[in-house]
Amino acid sequence: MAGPVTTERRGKIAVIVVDNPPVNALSQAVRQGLDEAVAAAQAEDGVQALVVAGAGRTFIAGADIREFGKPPQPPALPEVINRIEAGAKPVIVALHGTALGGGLEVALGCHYRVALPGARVGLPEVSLGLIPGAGGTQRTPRLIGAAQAVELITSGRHVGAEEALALGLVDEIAEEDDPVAAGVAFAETVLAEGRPVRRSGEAEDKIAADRGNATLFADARKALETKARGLFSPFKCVDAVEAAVTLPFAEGLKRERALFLECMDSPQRAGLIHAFFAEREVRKIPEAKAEPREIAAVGVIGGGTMGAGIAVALMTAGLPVVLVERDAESLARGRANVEGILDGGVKRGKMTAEARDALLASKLTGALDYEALAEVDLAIEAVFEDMAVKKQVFTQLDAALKPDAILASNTSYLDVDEIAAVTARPQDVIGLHFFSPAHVMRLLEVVAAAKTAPEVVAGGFALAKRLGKVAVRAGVCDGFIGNRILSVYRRQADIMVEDGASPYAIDAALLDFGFAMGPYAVADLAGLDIGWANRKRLAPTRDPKERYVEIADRICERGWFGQKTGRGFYLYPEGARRGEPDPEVEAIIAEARAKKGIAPRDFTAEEIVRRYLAAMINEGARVVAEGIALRPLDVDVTLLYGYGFPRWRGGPMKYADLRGLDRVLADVRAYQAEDPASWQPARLLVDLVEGGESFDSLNRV
Ligand code: 3H9
Repeated sequence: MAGPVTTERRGKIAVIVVDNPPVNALSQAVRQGLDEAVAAAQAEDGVQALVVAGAGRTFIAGADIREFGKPPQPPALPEVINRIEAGAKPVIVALHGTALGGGLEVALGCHYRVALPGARVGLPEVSLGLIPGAGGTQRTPRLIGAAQAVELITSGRHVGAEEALALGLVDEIAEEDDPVAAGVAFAETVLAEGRPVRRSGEAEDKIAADRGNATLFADARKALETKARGLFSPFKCVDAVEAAVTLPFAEGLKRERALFLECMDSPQRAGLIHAFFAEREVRKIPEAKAEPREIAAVGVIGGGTMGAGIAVALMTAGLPVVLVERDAESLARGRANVEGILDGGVKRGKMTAEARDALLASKLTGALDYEALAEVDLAIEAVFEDMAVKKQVFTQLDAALKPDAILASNTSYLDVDEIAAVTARPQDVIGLHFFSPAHVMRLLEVVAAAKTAPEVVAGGFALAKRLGKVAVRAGVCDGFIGNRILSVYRRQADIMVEDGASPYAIDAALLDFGFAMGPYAVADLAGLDIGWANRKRLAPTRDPKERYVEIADRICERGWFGQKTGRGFYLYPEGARRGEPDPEVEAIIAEARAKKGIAPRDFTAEEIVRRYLAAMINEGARVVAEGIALRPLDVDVTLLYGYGFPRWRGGPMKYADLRGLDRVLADVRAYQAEDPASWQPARLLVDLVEGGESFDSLNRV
């Protein structure tokens, strides 16, 4: 059987093609095949130049990430690339699709680079917790200068062909639309003009100019302290590029290797690579083979903050939207909300005023009547979170929508089965839970109710893809995956406050752990009235034995709903976005403790994080065991994209695996001993610990 690398002679040129679908990753077989093919062509009489290209949709997208964490198999990529570079006959590489990470490093080891017009290149290792480890940190600054190299490598961004040419990463943009043809044409020019072998590792002028530039690296590290807070590998990227400037090439390569291996060993690498695969695996759902219902026009019911955000997300993805409100005044407000969001985009330079006007004119229609929805393929209800109101809306949608249209609710807690039951077509009803602000947040929980048809679930996933969002499949329960888990760990935070921790100390501890914001700052941003309404809804069914913390209710009773009212848990003087601690809130807390006879105690930052995380993980295990989430990785993706969980920790379930499930269970049991009403170890957690298994073992089923 032919290996993944083949060679074909075209006269004086040997064409070496890498064919390892789907993305030509540099697996062991590819490294070996490439190494042998290049050596053979260099040695073959009659061959005067070599062309390297990728088959299929892309050049090489990098090292094979699936091999990471396993024992390394020779040949090592850096050595393969060094041997390509050392060759005596010119090697021309032709780039199409994406040349990323190790893929771009292979290209940098070749002597000439030609790119197809749509090609993108980059060194995205940093987003996997790594540095480029096959010469990328040494060859890139030699071609484009250290400052540009630091920017490219620490951001991990992809660069289009034009920019790559301007930077000096590629030599030419091809006119051909086939990589082999482009490579051969370039090679013929090289031979005809007698161009010499030109090795990136020997290029001197760019880094010579950077030597003695004392501030470049110090400035880069300083900028990263805010941009890359808590991260490990961006700083190692800077160290490696600095080595390119200060050390001879061979020594620089050794330094790069050592730094790469340090990153490889870091838990951040494990967390980030888990996140990379999790966000791809999460698309694998039981309904994946169903033909998604087509969605070409959408109705949105309700023009409040949520409805308007959803409308903007749809419109900017090219979908026409009919916005339905109950009266002219509400409709005008809804339209103003949509315009307000788009205006924000214009102010931030994300779109021009003309583009905004064109979008509003071509994609938004307002209506007061459900009849206007007769032609839509999907209607998304985003009205007040109240079951009676939702049922009324769905009865009307059922009457107005064409057969096979999808009826979706944006509810964040309510029972989608109960909503579906008021229609004559429960198979068409689904939950599409967007997160606020809906035009920004990337998570979409696709809630499959008991009778939802597979094509409707698949339709929800296809819609998410179109909107550039990450869809997670959730089952029906109060709060689905995310809000159900949230309500449990938020409750533990409130209990810690009542027992003696300040909300400010809790926020600080979680910020330090890596969350984008602490839970009290988030609550202030979202509006405290939302949680208040939800608590009132649940009050009649609340277990009287359950410990209920009233502090947030006391704050809401004063009309302090967070940022929008200028105060909540924090004070926001004169519209400040970042809050200040509020002594009056501290007094409310002290009063609440006194009322229950609680003597406040100290909490360390470590204890705060452990309790908060233990609550999150324990409930996550329940959500998986009940089938609300398909796998632990679905919980991870939900928390990463909807709740600001630090990506480099991989998500709560991955974090639990890395910490050790036995230790998490020991924490839960210790808290249970103190407060048995609030803590009960999840059966799944106990079973996994007893079986010596990890959450990850359930991701691979
Ligand atoms: C590196 O290179 C280290 C070196 O510096 C040093 C070494 C010594 N490996 O994303 P998609 C799979 S680090 C293995 O859905 P798209 C992916 O899981 C690497 N598998 O497609 C999926 O599998 P499945 C630096 C990989 O068109 C399938 O391919 N490189 C890899 O939306 C399709 O992927 C990167 O970080 C891989 N490297 O996007 C690039 N890449 O079908 C990472 C993908 O089973 N990759 N798969 O679900 C990407 O950014 C995107 O995949 C890409 C295509 C833009 C290429």
